[in-house]
Amino acid sequence: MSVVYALATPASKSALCVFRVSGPGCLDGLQKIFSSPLGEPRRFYRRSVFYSGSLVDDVGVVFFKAPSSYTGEDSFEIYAHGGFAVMRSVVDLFKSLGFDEAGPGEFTKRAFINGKLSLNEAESVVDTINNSSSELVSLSASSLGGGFSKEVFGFSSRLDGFRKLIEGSIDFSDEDYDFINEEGLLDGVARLCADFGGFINKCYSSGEGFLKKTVLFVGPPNSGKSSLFNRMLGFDRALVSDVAGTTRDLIESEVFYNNSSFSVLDSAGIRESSDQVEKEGIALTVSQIEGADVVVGVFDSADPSVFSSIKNLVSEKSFLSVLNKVDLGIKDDGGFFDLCVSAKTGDGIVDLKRKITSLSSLPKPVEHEYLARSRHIDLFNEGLSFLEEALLKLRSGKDVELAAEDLRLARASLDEVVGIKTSDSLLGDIFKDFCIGK
Ligand SMILES: Nc1nc2c(ncn2[C@@H]2O[C@H](COP(=O)(O)OP(=O)(O)OP(=O)(O)O)[C@@H](O)[C@H]2O)c(=O)[nH]1
Ligand SMILES: [Mg+2]
Repeated sequence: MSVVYALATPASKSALCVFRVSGPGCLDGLQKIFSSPLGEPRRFYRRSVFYSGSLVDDVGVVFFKAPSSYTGEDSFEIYAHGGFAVMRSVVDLFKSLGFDEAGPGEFTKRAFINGKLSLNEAESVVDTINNSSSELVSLSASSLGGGFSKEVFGFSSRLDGFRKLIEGSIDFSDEDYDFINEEGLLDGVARLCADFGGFINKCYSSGEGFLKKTVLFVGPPNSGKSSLFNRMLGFDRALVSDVAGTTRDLIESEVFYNNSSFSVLDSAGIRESSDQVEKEGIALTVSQIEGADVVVGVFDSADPSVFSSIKNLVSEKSFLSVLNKVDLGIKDDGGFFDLCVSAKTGDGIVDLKRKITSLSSLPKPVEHEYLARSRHIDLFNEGLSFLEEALLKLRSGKDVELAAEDLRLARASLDEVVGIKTSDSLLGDIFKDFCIGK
């Protein structure tokens, strides 16, 4: 394994930036990076970083010795000031030491390869970062916390117990011993099916819900879409001007409100135009309507023809119609707006956020314990069908070999969830602790 480095925080100006480095031999580099040696692992030290004879920054550093680290390898982290020049120098320094830039998810991949995380736990790391609501974060944290894997390993081990008995009954079929009935196998497998079904019900399938909901602002030019977009964000992201047709491109940003987040898109005002660039911007807006989860129509007049020209584009969508600029005394004469707001004064913005949240929020994952990917749920359901098949065959008293094969396949489905790729680690020791004397 090579030594890899990565900037763990966003590549933008901020108070701090954090670099991670991992791989055998990376700790040798510490002597070359720092002015004086570090003492114990897992302690935070303050040191100066030099590169090409010049001081780069005063940083915090902590190092870990294998296997007691996130990746299971020797590794260290540097906490520097979050300026671009500092980031650049640290990257150059790492390159000069022969460190490679890490690929996406490389640290977690290494943690999985080195047995620090199961595959589903590695997936939960990504989910914890990507989740768009507090409920989902809490569920993926319990999956990451090990409870989920523990339950899966528990089912695997119960399954192995039954497999041993069945394999024994096949191998010693000439003996005068009825493994299936004497060992309570049927009841055991039936209980396993019921418990496993209960476990599947405790898993919340993120499925499509993982994708952040998108909220698209559309409307006639100059109605205040960009101003409203900036208000939602709390800072000036989109250009605002009194010239109609200011916004040409789609501008996207994330809004976090009331425990959930969604992507908000500002777009070009829709009107007849002979300007080629503006026409393309408008076409882009219209093409986004289909894919948006909520479309917010922003208007600055109660003109029915303007209103219906936009509304007609949206058809089946979750549509919120908003009358902006109420600070100028504009009124909803026709009574066809869902909300009246002012991007300038902030009036009605909380209501707008609340309405958008209720239209764009994911179904609440109540009464679930774990967040599972659809990959996991599919494998669990596949495993459960194999278990149920095995039970039917065992009950019929025939096809015991086929029941054994079903149990093997059920076990393989569980192995795939946690990332055990070895064909069948169980086979080697299947009779190892088998007591024939019973
Ligand atoms: N008084 C008042 N003026 C507003 C309000 N919202 C926007 N404006 C003004 O309206 C003008 C147009 O605002 P923008 O946010 O650029 O409008 P837009 O819909 O994004 O315009 P295009 O990108 O050209 O389609 C600017 O001069 C804003 O300052 C508001 O609530 N009250
Ligand atoms: Mg605009």
